[in-house]
Amino acid sequence: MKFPKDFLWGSATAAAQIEGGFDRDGRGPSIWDNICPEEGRSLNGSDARVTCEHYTHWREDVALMKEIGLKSYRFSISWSRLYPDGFGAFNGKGAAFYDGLIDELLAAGIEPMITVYHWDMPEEVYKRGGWLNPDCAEWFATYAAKVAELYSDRVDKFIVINEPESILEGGYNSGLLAPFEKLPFDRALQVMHRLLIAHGDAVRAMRKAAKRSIQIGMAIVSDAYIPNTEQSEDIEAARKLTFDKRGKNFYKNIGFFETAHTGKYPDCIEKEYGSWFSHPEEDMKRIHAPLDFFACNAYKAKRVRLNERGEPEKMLYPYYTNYNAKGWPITPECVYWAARFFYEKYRLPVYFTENGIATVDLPDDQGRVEDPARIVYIKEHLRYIGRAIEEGIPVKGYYYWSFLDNYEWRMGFSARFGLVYVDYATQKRTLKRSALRYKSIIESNGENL
Ligand code: GCO
Repeated sequence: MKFPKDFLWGSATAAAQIEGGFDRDGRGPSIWDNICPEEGRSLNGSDARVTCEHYTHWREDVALMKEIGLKSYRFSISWSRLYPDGFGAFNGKGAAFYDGLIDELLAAGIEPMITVYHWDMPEEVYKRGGWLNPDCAEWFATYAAKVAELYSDRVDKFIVINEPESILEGGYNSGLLAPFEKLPFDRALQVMHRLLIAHGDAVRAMRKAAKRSIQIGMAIVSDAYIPNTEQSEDIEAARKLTFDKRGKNFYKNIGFFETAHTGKYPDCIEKEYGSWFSHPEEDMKRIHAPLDFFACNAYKAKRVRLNERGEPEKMLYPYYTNYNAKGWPITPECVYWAARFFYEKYRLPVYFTENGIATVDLPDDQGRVEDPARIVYIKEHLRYIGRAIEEGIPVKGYYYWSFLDNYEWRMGFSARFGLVYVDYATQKRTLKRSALRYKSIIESNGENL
């Protein structure tokens, strides 16, 4: 398969999931620290205080990335390392950690991509109402501008918010992610609005503070549909379900990205929720922040066909035969259709900023980790990305989730997504077989897929 010469073969992580070092060098607590006393919030009472101790092992981790041959590495900054309370005093020591990391990456020939916010709100911000506090937008924009000011001399791709849908749904409605709020849906929608305002203010502040022109995207969870056949009716049915959102689904795919990018809530949302979405023009101006690329976290998708009544109909059993260790169906076509539909709609370069599989990985008596399912998963998804590229869709990069096995939020350490196996008791890292296979794919620039 032909991939462009400058294709970014990458891998991704997030601060709360790998860093540890929760009390080092002046870092303030985040909403993912100390959740263990609250029973049932995270498997086996696990939390984000130690995880993979990347804060100590970062040099070794970059060396492993170099060994795999990664061209790019996506990681997130911990807000409470830079601003222990989330606002107020700046902590230079926390910021210096990322200086070291970025320099080490560049020296290894690996391009850094920064996520400004991957769900780890400083506890002090949360105590003051979090996103629902109107001042939060200013605190967040100040922090985001600082990130741009400090690192834009060496980094040019930034994602301001990772999966705002998950923050809204998991953090504030179902209560499955920190801060574990179960607000009624219309109140949770206020989180969406405030989050979009904070995002818009942050994008503007970052462009202003940057030392050179930077590229900014938003990483959304792809909920693109797969047409059951490639006949035009099925493709149309999949496109329709991807973009024409109803009921509580409205925030998926378009709710956040499109509203930020165009400064207007999508029409299908207005139809459904009517007056709730008429907001003062001033808010919409702040929300409006055109983006430079479309970042897509794609793991799975549902199939759809056009039925005899001319309506899109979701396909159920037996259309999904393989599942990962989290119970998610394996559907490699999902990346092709996501790239195609989102590019058709937004005409922006696409980056797959997450795609990966959780498996049960056990080191054998020589300490090797054979993970054949991950190898197949990666190859198949990359083939579909290759197809999109061959059809002229500008997919610019692929970030396998995740570089290291890590803290999978409320599932604790029970889901291993990594290219690198982590023994959490000793912090020993081992490249899995899939990491070596990914290395050879990268070396051939995708030709040996
Ligand atoms: C997400 C997050 C990641 C997860 C990954 C696996 O997509 O939920 O961005 O932090 O760990 O997706 O579930």
